[in-house]
Amino acid sequence: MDTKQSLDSLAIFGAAPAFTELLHVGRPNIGDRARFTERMNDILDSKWLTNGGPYVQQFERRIADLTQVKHCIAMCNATVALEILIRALECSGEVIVPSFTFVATANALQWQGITPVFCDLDPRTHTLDPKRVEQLITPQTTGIMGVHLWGHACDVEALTEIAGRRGLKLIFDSAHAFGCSYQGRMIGTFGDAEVFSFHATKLINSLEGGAVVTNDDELARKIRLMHNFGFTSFDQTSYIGINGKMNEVSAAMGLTNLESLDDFITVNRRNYELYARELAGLEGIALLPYPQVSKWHYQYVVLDIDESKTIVTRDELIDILHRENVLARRYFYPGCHRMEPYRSSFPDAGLRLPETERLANRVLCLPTGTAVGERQIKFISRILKLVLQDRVEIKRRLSAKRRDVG
Ligand code: T4K
Repeated sequence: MDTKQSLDSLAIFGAAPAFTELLHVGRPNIGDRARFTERMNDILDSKWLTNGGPYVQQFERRIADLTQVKHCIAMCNATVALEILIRALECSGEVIVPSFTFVATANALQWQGITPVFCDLDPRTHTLDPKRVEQLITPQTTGIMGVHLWGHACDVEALTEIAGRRGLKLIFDSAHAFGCSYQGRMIGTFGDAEVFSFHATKLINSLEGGAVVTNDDELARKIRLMHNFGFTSFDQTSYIGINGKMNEVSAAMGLTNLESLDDFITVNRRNYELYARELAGLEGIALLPYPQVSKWHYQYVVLDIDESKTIVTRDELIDILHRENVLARRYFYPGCHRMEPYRSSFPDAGLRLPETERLANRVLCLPTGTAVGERQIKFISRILKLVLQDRVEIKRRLSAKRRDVG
């Protein structure tokens, strides 16, 4: 690893990259390998591989206990879990969602012929702004789908009040929020139901995986049937269903990783606090604060880049970091409304999404998790400090470089 003391030591100006291996955002947290192998062998010995086997049942109980919710139905991924939940709640017409989210949130609706109506955000939490939600309700609206982005809870009280008063279903895409709480209650207990993701990149992964969690007995029963083709017995179905089941290997991975949940959060917190110390005082770079009143997993290191102060743009910063083999990400650029099919269907959506548009151009996510340590964080921070220290000169050199290429 180069020490990166001067501008000439930056890879973007021809020096060797800081890291020989790529540093990713979203490297999986992996628990006790021996425990996982033991479970794998048990699965192979038992020859029970899927369809609600013992590991899936254990995983569901564990998630329900940790979330303090009555029902958990484990699924093959969160996207399918959202789709099944939306169908089970009989949503139709329009559902109000944020645009500043992973595209799966909107796709889960659109895939079923429901129009996602994109709503703007509260810039402090990056979640739905309830006042704007209310303005978007039409006679076609059947639901609201909030996203607890980065594990920051939506304004749950306001959304619950609106949904109740207007007779709408309330769903939370909690793909980022397993292990987080809001006002003393675990995320997973709000609205009609919530959906977690256990994808490889999440705090807890089951390789691929997701789950619907709810306190509603009837809804849980319906979802459980629907995620297994609708079967009520060997040869009868009561609903149209699909295959949304989690398999035993995924559940074994999920259970193994849950045993290290506290360790993962401890590492994340240590990383987050180190970034906070290292980046403190850097003009134009602000670390998204963690929610003070809640339990949080510190899973995301999200920077807000104010280009009027950094001079070097967010995208130039990304480019500089990528050249150093730090694969910083601009989640969730450009916003769903600027991706197909939404861009063509709602070409003017950006006009009513000023906060979304602003954030999509400011956010930069840095690597964290168990694959990242003190040395890497100090180094990434040093690169950012070096860039900001000489921002005007860097800008000049980047512009000159572009002119040369052009
Ligand atoms: N709602 C929200 C708000 C979500 O964020 C997501 C998923 C969903 C719903 C849907 O959940 P699932 O159906 O996936 O359960 C990644 C994930 O694929 C996606 O699950 C996640 N959100 C999203 C935020 O991030 P990409 O397209 O950025 O993935 P990719 O392949 O670029 O991976 C990210 C980084 O992680 C890479 O730089 C490499 C690293 N990585 C990835 C994988 C899969 C690894 O080191 N190992 C791995 O196995 O979407």
